[in-house]
Amino acid sequence: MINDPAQPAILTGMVLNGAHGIYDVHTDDGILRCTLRGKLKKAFAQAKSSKSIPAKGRSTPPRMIGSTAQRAEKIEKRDSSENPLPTRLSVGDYVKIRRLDDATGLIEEILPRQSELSRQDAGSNARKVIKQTLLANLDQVVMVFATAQPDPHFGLLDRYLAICESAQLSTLICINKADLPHDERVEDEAAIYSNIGYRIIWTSTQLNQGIDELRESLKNHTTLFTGPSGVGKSSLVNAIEPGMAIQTGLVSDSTGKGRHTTRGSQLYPLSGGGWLADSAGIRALAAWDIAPEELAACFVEFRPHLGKCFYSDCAHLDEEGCAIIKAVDEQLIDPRRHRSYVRIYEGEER
Ligand SMILES: Nc1nc2c(ncn2[C@@H]2O[C@H](COP(=O)(O)OP(=O)(O)OP(=O)(O)O)[C@@H](O)[C@H]2O)c(=O)[nH]1
Ligand SMILES: [Mg+2]
Ligand SMILES: [Zn+2]
Repeated sequence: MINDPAQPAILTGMVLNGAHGIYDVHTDDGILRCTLRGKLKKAFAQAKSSKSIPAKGRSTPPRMIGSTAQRAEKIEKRDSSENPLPTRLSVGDYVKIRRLDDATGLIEEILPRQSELSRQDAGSNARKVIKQTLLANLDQVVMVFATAQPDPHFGLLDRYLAICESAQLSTLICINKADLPHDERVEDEAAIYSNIGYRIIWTSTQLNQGIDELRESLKNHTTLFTGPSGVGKSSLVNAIEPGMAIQTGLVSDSTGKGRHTTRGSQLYPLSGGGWLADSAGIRALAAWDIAPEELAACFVEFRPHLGKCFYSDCAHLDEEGCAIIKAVDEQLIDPRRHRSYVRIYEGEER
């Protein structure tokens, strides 16, 4: 099929999954299994893996509707100085590929990344923590927790939320396994988040509860499902779009090698419009893109009190005349949320 005039040799596509240098790329003409062109491989090898793109200064992630080619065109028209080129390929990246035959292609170029969500990955060298992008070009994150098994870890949720606020991604909290008997404190803790404006969807894949509502909220978005291991992310994906995993054909990652590849995420097209990515359970999300002085604004309920502290450079930890601490004392800000803020500020893991 090479040089068939009916099929353009260069196509635009979006990376659905990848491992060991092999990527499944969605194009408007179907999915092609692709490898990276030598020149790109070299460029990636030379680029510093630790180099991160600051979330601040980026434009708000666009909600890109239309065919894959139309969305890629929109990205190409944007000012690329705003969103630098990625230094490695991730799931969700838009690429230009040369079609080799009906089923395969060569990735020639990567388009600037509009947004991303990353996690910390200790990799093989435990001393060097590297950043691993879970999904590129997303505009929404669903944070999945379970009512029980495993018990929800709200400190981790606070960290997730801060990162998403910093990256200007819209966020939704999903509390799954609503069918399981659980501590009533889970409802109380969840109320803290709905009170400050986050939407919470209670789901059960066992009882088919909340699935329609969740599916509706994904329409025309590029969404990442993230959260701890075992909370039911994959089960939710299957409930939302039954049989999807079978349709797309995962690149196997059985050897667990290949740090330059995108492990752990898989992007699926939604029949109602939009894209959904499932990711492997995560323990830590990278918060290093957030400058300390920007962290407070990533706690949405702190915002009305910012700029009112006695010291203009107040870090809101325990300073005299701090408006945030005053708001905590007046029960306008939940003390547990403030403790999470302090922990993240001080760089603690959780
Ligand atoms: N009771 C109950 N169990 C559920 C529900 N959803 C999922 N499970 C179970 O929870 C376990 C973990 O589900 P997964 O979907 O594999 O969880 P995951 O979040 O994808 O986990 P990782 O891939 O490790 O990150 C499985 O045994 C599911 O059957 C639910 O709504 N209720
Ligand atoms: Mg899973
Ligand atoms: Zn303060």
